[in-house]
Amino acid sequence: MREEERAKSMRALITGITGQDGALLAQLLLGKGYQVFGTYRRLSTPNFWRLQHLGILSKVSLVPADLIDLASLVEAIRVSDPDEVYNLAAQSFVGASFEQPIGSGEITGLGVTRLLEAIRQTKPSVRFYQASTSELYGLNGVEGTMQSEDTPFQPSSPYAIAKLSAYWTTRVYREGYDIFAANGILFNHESPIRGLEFVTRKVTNAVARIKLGLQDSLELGNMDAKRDWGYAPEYVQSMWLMLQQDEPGDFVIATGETHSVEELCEVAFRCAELRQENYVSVDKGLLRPIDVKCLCGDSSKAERVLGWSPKVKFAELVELMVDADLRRWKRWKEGETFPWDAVNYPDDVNVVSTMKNRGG
Ligand code: NAP
Ligand code: F7E
Repeated sequence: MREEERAKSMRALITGITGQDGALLAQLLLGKGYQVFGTYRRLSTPNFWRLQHLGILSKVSLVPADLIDLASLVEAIRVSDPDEVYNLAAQSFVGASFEQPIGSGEITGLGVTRLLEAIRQTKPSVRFYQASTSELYGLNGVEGTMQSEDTPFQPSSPYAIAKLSAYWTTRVYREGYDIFAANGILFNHESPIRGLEFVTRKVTNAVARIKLGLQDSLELGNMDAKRDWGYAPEYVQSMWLMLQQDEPGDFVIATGETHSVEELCEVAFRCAELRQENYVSVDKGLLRPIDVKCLCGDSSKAERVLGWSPKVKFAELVELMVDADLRRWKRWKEGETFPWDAVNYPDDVNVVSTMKNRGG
């Protein structure tokens, strides 16, 4: 069967379809002709703004499920009867994992065991993608080194520890039960629909608001941290590619460039003809108890085996995010209401926590 015809008969289940990657992957798979199912949590306020923004809410089938709840996962596999499962659901914010280490472990770690067990018991022929992360390298991420599939892991947050468990669980189900299960070790990837709490979007959103007179300052945490930031729509393609291989494997996905939070601010403010030093200050409450210093990925295996390589690099990424936020806030000033972002959490002053260093 030709590639396009095969895709038209394919069914995919995406956990975490309401998140950045889930929405972008749904868009990609719909474009290939897949029937797309996505799990969502029954929150008190629905959270479908990304799917609405991409114009695909009516094109996907939504399945209520929670990684905490095994029965809901079994049901999700049953009703969607998928050929491919992409596990993108997680408590994905590193800072919050210090506040809620047990909940993060339950969802981001043990949740993956629940999902794999649901697959093993109901449909072990599915192909499974696990959203692993560069945070696994943790304290092994130091200036002047690059991380590949062979670099040892040294996780340094409750989030990373949970993801480490999930990484190995994925390998155990692959090697022990012969399930086609792949780990994508993705480095940071961003887009105009990134959550407002992550540093790129926090900065680009603030730059747009400052430029338009809606905000006058920006507080950040660790300005020295360096990350390998890529463009999320390209990264979701790699997820799909991993599940089209003859054999399952683990792949690093990254740009191979690293930049500091300081540089991120410089470039973002410059895009709006502003100078960051006039607006940015450090709030020590946003420092994490431990922070990964420097990550820079070597994705040569992905290039060799998957034929995947990044196109959009740091400066272009920042510029496109600033432009998107400027456009949104201009439209908002003109009176348009928008489903673009769920409201952010209230300012720190309104958050009650005994954790001093909550992590930005
Ligand atoms: P995201 O925007 O935070 O999305 C996370 C998704 O998980 C949301 O749809 C969320 O649903 C869902 N979720 C949270 N808790 C859940 C639970 N208990 N049961 C079911 N669903 C739950 O994250 P992302 O940036 O798209 O990242 C996708 C995945 O890749 C995550 O696993 C993340 O850890 C991993 N990852 C991300 C990056 C990156 O740079 N973006 C890099 C490496 C790995 P609600 O909308 O209901 O909250
Ligand atoms: O922080 C520093 C912060 O929260 C990046 C997740 O998608 O990527 C993401 O995790 C850096 C850190 O992303 C603020 O301390 C400074 O050093 O945007 P972030 P992250 O922690 O790298 C990985 C690959 C994932 O897997 C995760 O799911 O920026 N930083 N000041 C700040 N960070 C935030 N959020 N807010 C600040 O004010």
